[in-house]
Amino acid sequence: RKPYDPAAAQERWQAFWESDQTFKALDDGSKERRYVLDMFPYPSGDLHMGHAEAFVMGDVVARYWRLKGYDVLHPIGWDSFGLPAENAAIKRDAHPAEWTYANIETQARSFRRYGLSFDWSTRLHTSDTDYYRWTQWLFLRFFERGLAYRKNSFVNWCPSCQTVLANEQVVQGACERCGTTVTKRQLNQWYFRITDYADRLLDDMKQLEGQWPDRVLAMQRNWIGRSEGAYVDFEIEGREQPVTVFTTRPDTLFGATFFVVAPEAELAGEIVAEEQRADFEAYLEKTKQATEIERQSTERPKTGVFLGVHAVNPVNGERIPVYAADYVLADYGTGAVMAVPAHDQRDLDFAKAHDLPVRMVVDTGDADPAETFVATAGDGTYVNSGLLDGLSDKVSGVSRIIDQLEVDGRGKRAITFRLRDWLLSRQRFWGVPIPIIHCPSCGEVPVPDDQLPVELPDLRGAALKPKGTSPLAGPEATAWREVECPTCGGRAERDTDTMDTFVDSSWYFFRYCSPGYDGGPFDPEDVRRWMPVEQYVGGVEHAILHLLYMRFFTKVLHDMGMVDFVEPMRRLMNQGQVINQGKAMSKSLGNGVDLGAQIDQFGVDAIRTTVVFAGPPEDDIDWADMSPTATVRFLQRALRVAQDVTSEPGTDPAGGDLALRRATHKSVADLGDLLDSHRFNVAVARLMELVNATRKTIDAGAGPADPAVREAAEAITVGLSLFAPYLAEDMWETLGHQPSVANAAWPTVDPSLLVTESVTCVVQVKGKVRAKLEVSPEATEEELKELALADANVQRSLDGKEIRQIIVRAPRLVSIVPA
Ligand code: ANZ
Ligand code: ZN
Repeated sequence: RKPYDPAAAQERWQAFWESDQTFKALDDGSKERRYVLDMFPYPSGDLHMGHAEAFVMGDVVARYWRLKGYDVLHPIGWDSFGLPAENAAIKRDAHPAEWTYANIETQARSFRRYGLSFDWSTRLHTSDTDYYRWTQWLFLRFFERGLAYRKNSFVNWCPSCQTVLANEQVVQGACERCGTTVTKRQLNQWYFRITDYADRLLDDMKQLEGQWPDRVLAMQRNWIGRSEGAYVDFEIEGREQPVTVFTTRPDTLFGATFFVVAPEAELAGEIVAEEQRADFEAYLEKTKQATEIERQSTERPKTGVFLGVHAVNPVNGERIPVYAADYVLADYGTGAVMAVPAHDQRDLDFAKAHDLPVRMVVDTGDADPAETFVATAGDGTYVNSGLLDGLSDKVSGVSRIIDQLEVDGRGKRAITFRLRDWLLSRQRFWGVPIPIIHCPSCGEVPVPDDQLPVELPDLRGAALKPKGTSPLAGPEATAWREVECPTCGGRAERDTDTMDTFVDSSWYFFRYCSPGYDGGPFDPEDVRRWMPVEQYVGGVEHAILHLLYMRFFTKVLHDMGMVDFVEPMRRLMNQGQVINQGKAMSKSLGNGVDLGAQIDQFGVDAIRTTVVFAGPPEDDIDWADMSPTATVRFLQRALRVAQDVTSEPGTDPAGGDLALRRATHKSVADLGDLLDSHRFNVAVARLMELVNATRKTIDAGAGPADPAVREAAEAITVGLSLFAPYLAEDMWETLGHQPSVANAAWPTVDPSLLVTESVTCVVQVKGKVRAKLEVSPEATEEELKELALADANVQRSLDGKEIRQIIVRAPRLVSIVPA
């Protein structure tokens, strides 16, 4: 019997799968279709341990569903635009495409080696012109619908990447890519109007409940941040138009003792009194240095300047001073707030720092905030509040005051969202050019569809160096940039920004259904057959960015009539990370583990199985605690079982060793449940048990010719093919079958073999029957004793007394005599 040779098996079966096209989706209607999707990789270097974990989970699902008889689409591609390629190109004086496509080839080889059951015929790269042509096409459809627009505003700017960032890409005030503190710049930028979809992005989450991890849904809900409240109009002395504030507590209107506007809101500059202007301008400059996180921090002292004007409270005519303060943000609500220090801690902190009055209008029973400087927020009795006095709950207070404001025409019910529009333009080269031409007489003119794609010019090396403006705006790109206006034929210029790469990844899963299609981004018929995706797999780091954007895109495509669903991913699984010695792997810690070296040492099957066996898919794996060597031993044991089988393929298992048959059928039934509920690690454990049980039967019981041994060995092989696909092919062949095991059917369970016999064991305390336990006929005295003492009824009747004697007649009687 040959020992397992991973390297030989890998080479042989990889070639076989490729020539056999084992994993190509049939798409012929002969089977029910299922789409399993992994978040596609970014081509930075070779695959690493993180990929090993992420991709094996999706592969287990894909292989399982194939065995269950589905026609599985399991595609792969690359998210291949982006900054790292550009930075590498600058360093090497090369074109970003060289680095990008070389890395893609490396990763593709490694994916093949890693035994992933991809349908390679659907492969795509977002940086290919026949892909980004359609990204541009989609942009233009968004533009036509008013969902892509340009506006001038303060935007997040990363001084190191020299480009703007979406709000979603600013993490704790820093650039999510390089960690540099993000500052603000005023620029004219392209946006997607994702806020138009805020309500639907929230509401449609109902379809995802129980199917997506709760924490992802919670993060999205929080990011969208729906708030219910009211708009209230305040007159500002010396100004025609009233100023509107957004408040979630209009019921505290009588407690508003001052008014605050965001320093960078246009309003502030408009209303500031001349004698205060210098102070204000100086404060505005300081504001621009602060990050949004800092500004919202409750810890930070509340700074601000008086603007020299007063607002008038619409319900009592009171004059209240107007301040500019950076704790109010320009782009949330209306950028202005009515400050109610008694019931809002930020306002109270500000009031304390600037010696402003604090007036309690809701008596919650807590001490007066004017004395404690602790704002109160709960329900209570309204005081000093005119029409609200005497009411004692928030719901009535809020609705009563809004009704009145609506009658007076000074306010109305309102809902706001924390979500902002998606800033999509980037001042970098290696991305999709925005297909707009700026004409001095016609304005923003879309590039006609039949002129797509707008291809990137051939820039390389120094021409790509970040200068704060896009390389496409530089002198090297003049010939590319200067074009005729498609409308009037006059001299015009192309837009010089490129799109955020999250645009590329917002629709790639549709393209997989229609590889190579050139009538549109995808053929709606293909998408109707395959989508929604049944299982999506990827890291939780995409909980907001990618997963929100792609939901938005899908809804727009739905509204365009191109797809007939609104949620593209039915189920989502977040895999954990691979760490080492309790820490994320990093160069500086020197704790990196190289996937290629691990595979060389232990073989693909052992690495895949070790990763899966480590724990539930969503948990992190500490590689220091793993033992691929133990996995190798298990795989050897499994192979030996298959090698020992002497009965012929197709032998009827009926009449084989009953205990082993029961174990096999129970294992297969359990495996199904475990795989359906993504407890892959337990599934591996079940297979280990079955290997051991089979070994026992071969050695000590019925021997290798028993048909139950073949039945067990085949079940083991099919089950193992999810985790250790190369070994499973070897075993399948050893068992006398034609490859591939991927085309074997999932074993059917005989329900009559699942009925486990049990006997009733009577438990007596002082001669009285206190419990009846269903136990295995083979239960030992010790087991019975333990079960009996653990029984709640038995414990109650013992009432803590010591035990003098326990008599056990296995398996039918346990008699307990207390002291
Ligand atoms: C008066 C008030 C009284 C408020 C009170 C709260 C409590 P959420 O829940 O996050 O939507 N606000 C409104 N616009 C703001 C802005 N641009 N920057 C900073 N704060 C702003 O918060 C809504 C509340 O946050 C609003 O309700 C407003 O303060 C403040 F006892 O108005 B409130
Ligand atoms: Zn023109």
